[in-house]
Amino acid sequence: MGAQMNKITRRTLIGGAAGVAGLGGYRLAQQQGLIPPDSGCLYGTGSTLTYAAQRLLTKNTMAREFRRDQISKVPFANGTAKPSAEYQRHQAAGFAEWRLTVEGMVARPTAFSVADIKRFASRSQITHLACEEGWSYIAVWTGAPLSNILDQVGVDPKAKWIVYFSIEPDWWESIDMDDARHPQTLVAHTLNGADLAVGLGAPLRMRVPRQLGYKSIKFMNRIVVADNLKHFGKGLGSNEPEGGYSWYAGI
Ligand SMILES: Nc1nc2c(c(=O)[nH]1)N[C@H]1C(S)=C(S)[C@@H](COP(=O)(O)O)O[C@H]1N2
Ligand SMILES: [Mo]
Repeated sequence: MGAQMNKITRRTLIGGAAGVAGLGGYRLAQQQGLIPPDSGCLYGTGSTLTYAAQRLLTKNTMAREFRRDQISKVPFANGTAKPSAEYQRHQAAGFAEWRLTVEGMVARPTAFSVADIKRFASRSQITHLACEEGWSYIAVWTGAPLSNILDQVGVDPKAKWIVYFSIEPDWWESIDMDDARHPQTLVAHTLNGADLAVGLGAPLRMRVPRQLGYKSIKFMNRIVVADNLKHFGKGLGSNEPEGGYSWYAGI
């Protein structure tokens, strides 16, 4: 999608958000089943209106994709915490023993190896990763569309959320089914044509280009399909709302 189209989408969105707010948006959002898990937090009402407006107006829009000459020279790797001993063992073994388990409300719970994920038909896209702290980069991401993985394990039609975890403690996130099924949401294994570097989330990471960087969980090893987020962490959909950031980080 070109820049022009993006602008139009954004303008429609702002108008739409104002409209939703003006119409007693919270009630409308409730009627549509569009209440985010952190709606009870400090910024919960604003977060609900943003989420509901985006879902009603931009459900199927695509994150902007860039040209090859716009790719950043150096992808910025955030979070340089020293990897755990367990992670270092995986790294030393070339991630041959790494498993991404997909469980919860699925017909066929599965533990995928990195090779299994690479066997799915892949999608490549040049997108922008933006951190809430202000920096960003553009890179080519390649991976298996999450949607295809979900089809393979067979998702219960009553499921509403995808919750995903890192081997790093305290890093987990969740997205709704619209984002999970969106064609640009990938289980990424490759960046700029090479296996994901350790600092960038090796061997597998979630890539959600329609939302801020914190939704793109690195070192991902578990996905749970659920109909309720209450039982995960403090029930707010991720750790971010505890620190004052919104669960929904649409851009
Ligand atoms: N496991 C894990 N995932 C993570 C993080 C992290 O520290 N650990 N940081 C998040 C944040 S806040 C951002 S902005 C992006 C940064 O991605 P990058 O390292 O590719 O720049 O990863 C997200 N995923
Ligand atoms: Mo971030």
